[in-house]
Amino acid sequence: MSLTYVTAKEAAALVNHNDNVGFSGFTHAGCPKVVPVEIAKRAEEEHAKGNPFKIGMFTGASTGDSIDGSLARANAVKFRTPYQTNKDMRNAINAVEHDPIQYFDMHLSQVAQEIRYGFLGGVDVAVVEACEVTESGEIVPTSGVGIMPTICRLAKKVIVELNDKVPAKMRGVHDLYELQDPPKRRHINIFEVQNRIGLEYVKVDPSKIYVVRTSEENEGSGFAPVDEITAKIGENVANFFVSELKKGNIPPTFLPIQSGVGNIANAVLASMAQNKDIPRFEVYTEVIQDAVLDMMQKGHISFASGCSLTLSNEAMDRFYRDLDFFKNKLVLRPSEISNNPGLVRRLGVIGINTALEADIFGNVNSTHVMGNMMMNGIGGSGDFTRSAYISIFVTPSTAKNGMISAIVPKVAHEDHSEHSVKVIVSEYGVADLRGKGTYARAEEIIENCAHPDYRPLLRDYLNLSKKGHTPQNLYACYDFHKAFLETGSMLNADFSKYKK
Ligand code: 0RQ
Repeated sequence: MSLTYVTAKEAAALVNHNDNVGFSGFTHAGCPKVVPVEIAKRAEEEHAKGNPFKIGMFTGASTGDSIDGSLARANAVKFRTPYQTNKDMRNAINAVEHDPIQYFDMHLSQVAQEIRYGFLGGVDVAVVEACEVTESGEIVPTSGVGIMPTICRLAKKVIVELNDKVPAKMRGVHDLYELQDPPKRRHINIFEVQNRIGLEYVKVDPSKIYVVRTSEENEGSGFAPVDEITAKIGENVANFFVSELKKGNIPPTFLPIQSGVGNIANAVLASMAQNKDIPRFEVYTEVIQDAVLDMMQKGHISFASGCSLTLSNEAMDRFYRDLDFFKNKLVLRPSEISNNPGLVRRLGVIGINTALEADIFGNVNSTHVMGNMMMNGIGGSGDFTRSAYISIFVTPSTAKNGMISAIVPKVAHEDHSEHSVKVIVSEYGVADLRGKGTYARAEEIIENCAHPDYRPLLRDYLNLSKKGHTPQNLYACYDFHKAFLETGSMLNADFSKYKK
């Protein structure tokens, strides 16, 4: 049977009010770009007629502006999970006084299985990007996978954006495999980063496929150049690795690295490339950013497994040009495999993620500014942190021109607890929390990671109540945050009033 070809507008008409829609991709990579914009237009048209129109959204991680931006601006979203980074989506999620989006911030590895378990409602429509689709129903993803195998299998209708800007030669880059669900789950046959266990494509019944031809560029913006602070954080991480290698805590062949998304993560990898004492290593991660590509070409990274190629447009072009070179050195997997905590522990992955703030005992907040405003979400940080061989959090010591300390007495929201966080790194140094009790952890974090301007205040807090296993003072623990909210600077915190 032949496939059904439709326009983007016709495809959007297949989506109804209250439908749950799953989107392919992970970050902007591999996301559909045309149909979501048409769904947003449809929502606006229905709203103008006085009709309700909102959808539930499942994604792999954050998406491009065509999905999150368009749908948020059209007030077309009923609920959304997981991670997002779009300004308009973030504002809509935080705008409780209006009609807020139900946003639930899940560990990325769990999204596909929770959809399968039925916890989140069914999938009515999948909208996915592909570089190839065959008459028999084989769909080959583009630069990001996310939850694509699950949503394609479960959806009643699968809308495929066939993007001719992505070479069909991408076929072979992916390894697509869906986990079985309990009580029948079996072991996952990945014992080395480069092992393959699945198919090059997702296969669905062709009668439910609607193909929209597109010609869309990658939505990737560039990375900020490495600045003094991110370079120093990167250097501190690299030096920490060298000392761990010398102590024999990391095997001489090194271990696979996961590094989160964004400028700091990119800078950390760049610093590892510059350090001659770090051997060639592998990457088992979620997002493969520009630095990984550079390091593969220069021979610093031997193999990369990820869920997406989150590349700038320049790096994406370079990838397509050298596809034959990269094909043997790289694999893209669904998020339930790229972020699988069991595999992270099995492979001994070293996880590097970013904190908004950490407290002096090692609890980390990666998501909520001042405890209430959602920034992005935890993304895959929890998938990796809890199971990592060594879990590292990186952060500049201050934010907002020094008015906010990233090291605080108590985090205003907790994503990663002291039980999972092993190492914290700022531009000032490395706090190694392994094997240390609460007082020693606090000293390590204050003296090695806090900005020198904040160290006396943090010492004052620590000295307030030397009581019990954790010297927490519930009357004073949020005085850094209160000082910022009331005066615009955490430097105005004053613990003298609590001293008897
Ligand atoms: O805001 O740009 O308005 O000045 O937060 O901070 O330093 O540019 O760093 O872009 O890497 O973002 C944690 C949000 C950091 C991100 C977070 C303000 C700061 C700035 C951004 P401005 P930076 P980044 C990967 C795995 C989730 C956890 C993770 C993130 C803006 O890395 O979402 O790693 N991580 N997941 O000024 C108020 C503070 C602040 C603060 C920074 N304490 N209070 N504002 N900022 N610290 C994701 C995936 O799985 C795909």
